[in-house]
Amino acid sequence: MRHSDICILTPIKCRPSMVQTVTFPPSMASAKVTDVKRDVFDTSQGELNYLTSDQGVKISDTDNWLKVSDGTHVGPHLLEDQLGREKIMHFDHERIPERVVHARGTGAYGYFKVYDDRASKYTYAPVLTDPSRKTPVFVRFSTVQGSRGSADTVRDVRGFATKFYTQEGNWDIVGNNIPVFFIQESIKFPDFVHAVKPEPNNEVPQGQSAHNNFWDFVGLQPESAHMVMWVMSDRGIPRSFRMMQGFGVNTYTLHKPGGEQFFVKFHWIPELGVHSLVWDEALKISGQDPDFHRKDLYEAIENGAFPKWTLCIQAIPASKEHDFDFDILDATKLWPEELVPLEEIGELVLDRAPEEFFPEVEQVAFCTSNVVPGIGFSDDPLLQGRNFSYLDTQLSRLGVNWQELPINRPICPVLNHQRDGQMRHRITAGTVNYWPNRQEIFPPVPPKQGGYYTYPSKIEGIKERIRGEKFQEHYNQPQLFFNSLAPYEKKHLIDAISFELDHCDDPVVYQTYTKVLNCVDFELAKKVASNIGSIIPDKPGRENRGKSSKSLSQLYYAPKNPTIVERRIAILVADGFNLDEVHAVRSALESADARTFIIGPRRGEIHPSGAGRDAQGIEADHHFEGQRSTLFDALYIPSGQHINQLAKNGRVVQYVREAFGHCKSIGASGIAIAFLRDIVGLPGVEFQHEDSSDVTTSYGVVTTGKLDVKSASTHISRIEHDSK
Ligand code: HDE
Repeated sequence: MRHSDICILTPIKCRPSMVQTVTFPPSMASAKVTDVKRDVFDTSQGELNYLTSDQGVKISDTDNWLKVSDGTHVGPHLLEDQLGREKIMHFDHERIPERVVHARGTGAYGYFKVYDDRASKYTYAPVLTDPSRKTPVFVRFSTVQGSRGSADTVRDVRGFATKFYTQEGNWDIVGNNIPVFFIQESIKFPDFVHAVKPEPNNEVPQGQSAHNNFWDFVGLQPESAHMVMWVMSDRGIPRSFRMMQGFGVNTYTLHKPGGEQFFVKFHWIPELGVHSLVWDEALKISGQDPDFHRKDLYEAIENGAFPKWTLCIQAIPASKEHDFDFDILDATKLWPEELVPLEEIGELVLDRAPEEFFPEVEQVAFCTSNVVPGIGFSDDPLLQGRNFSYLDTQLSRLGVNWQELPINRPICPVLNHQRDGQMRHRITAGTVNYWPNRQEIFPPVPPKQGGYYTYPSKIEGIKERIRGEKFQEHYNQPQLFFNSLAPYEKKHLIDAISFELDHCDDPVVYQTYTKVLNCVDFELAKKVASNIGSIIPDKPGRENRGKSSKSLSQLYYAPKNPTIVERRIAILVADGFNLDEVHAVRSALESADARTFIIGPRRGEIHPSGAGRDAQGIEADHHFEGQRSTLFDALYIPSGQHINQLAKNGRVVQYVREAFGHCKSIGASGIAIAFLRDIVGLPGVEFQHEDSSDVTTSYGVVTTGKLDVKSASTHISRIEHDSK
């Protein structure tokens, strides 16, 4: 419900009745493997409703340590108290190392289903080709830079990691909400992460890249220019996880035995369209509600507005690998859709929140090396390194038996000769734990019977530390991206880079980065340089070739069927508001499945106009200080004598001005129009006359003199339509 081009109306029409929940009981279906507790996700605890120790002994007192007392004097603790020691010892060891990157995250369960078998021309993986399958998934969204306790709405890349529990084993797409990456080579990753993370001397800053070391690194590393443009664009501050695209980023392969191999990129397109916060709003939400994104995800799921994405692939036959002016294995480049169109394959739906954060979201472990038959790797040098790194990190984070944790277990049988190690849970009966063995226990499976098939490829060459020739070009695609943005998107990007470089106090850093920007676009470099006090370039560092690609702007993903489902709308009231209008607007909004919140001078009952103190009023969900305008998508102010009070309240005036500045839709009727016009003073806005029942929309401000049930719903559907 924002005006202008930053529409945040969303197209979801996904009611609970349309979506079945997939039950998800990873079990170890094998006669030879004994799993101590099969239904690992059974959290009902049976009929138990009492406290026990970890050994199952019922506890009579969990509040007092065992002590010696003579009735008047209470002596010191006894070491003997096995229950006290167990409780404290467990607590002492509650923390595990947080992820070295992507530490802050949120996850949810759901399912994936392909539309039909159209991908069978590329692969024989049933998860991508069998429409009768409903594959359970777990998705974890994350930020990259900040630690576990950092805020959700910081400017950063968002992780979008999906684990598919297929019948052939687990397949992970460990992706981001941006299609390219900062570096081409995995060996640079520790340098990149050290540069972006808080600086080593003082551990500053948290949850942002606005500091010398990050900009120093990317200034000396022009291959990062493309990704920097994306992160500084509105993509770096999504409105919701539900409104982000996802990208596998790396180039994978699909194949069928005997068929041609295809290079592929995976894309997730959100049904709701791609929407962002504005920067001022993101900054404020970081303080006002640091859990904004995780709450948004869980509330939407709880309300049955299940987030949905379409899985698309781009495929290039292996024979055409070298037909492009960029290297298709270079993760700092995307494949423009004009050259390689997207094919819609299937649908991902998230319909269940985790029940306990730690064993589900914190312990989930993704690995790019988790693939199933029919899906393979490419020689993308970033992917090659990732395949090593993720397994390695899970070993140090969760231990060698990380794959036995409930959230990481495949739903198909796991049978092999791996054994022992810390925290081994599985008990495998039998006398042999090696292959070959005389009993032929757990033999390998030939590809024809489902064994993993590695597509044969010829490799020859000279062993050396080298990158491909086309990897040397770094500026075409950042320029393509910049040229493809709408004017307001370009402005946001310039403002964001100016903000970040303003936080760098070393002139070497911001002057070097000005030169990088000048190789992307002359005007961009001049504007940023002038904002941050850098040396303003007098000629372009490189010609702008004027190429653009329509799918790079967020506008391209405007929802097909706009809707206000799950949008948060604040209705501002004080004593003396017009009750009929509030009922009318509320019921119109709620019948469109939006969420309304009454915001008043206090939490509790607010009395309508013309009513005595005892008359039935309306309960305010929050007071003006409790929930600021930043936490809502739109505001409505009804008419009534309450306007006198609202007009005297600086917080309310600021509330409305701020919402307008953040491009949100604002509705008002009757005397509230005068409040907007004369007190709040929204610049440039045209208002409807207070006596007219016509509706005027100007800069997203919707006003009408008289509002009733009928006009309220016409009004809402008009806003939905206009916001396309
Ligand atoms: Fe990661 N990355 N990464 N990364 N990454 C990790 O693995 C790494 C890269 C991404 O929700 C770590 O389990 C290397 C690209 C996501 O649990 C670690 C390189 C992309 C997540 C690691 C990259 C990603 C991670 C830290 C360069 C987008 C969170 C904890 C070669 C396609 C997954 C962990 C979750 C996490 C290494 C580059 C996405 C250290 C070495 C490119 C979404 O293993």
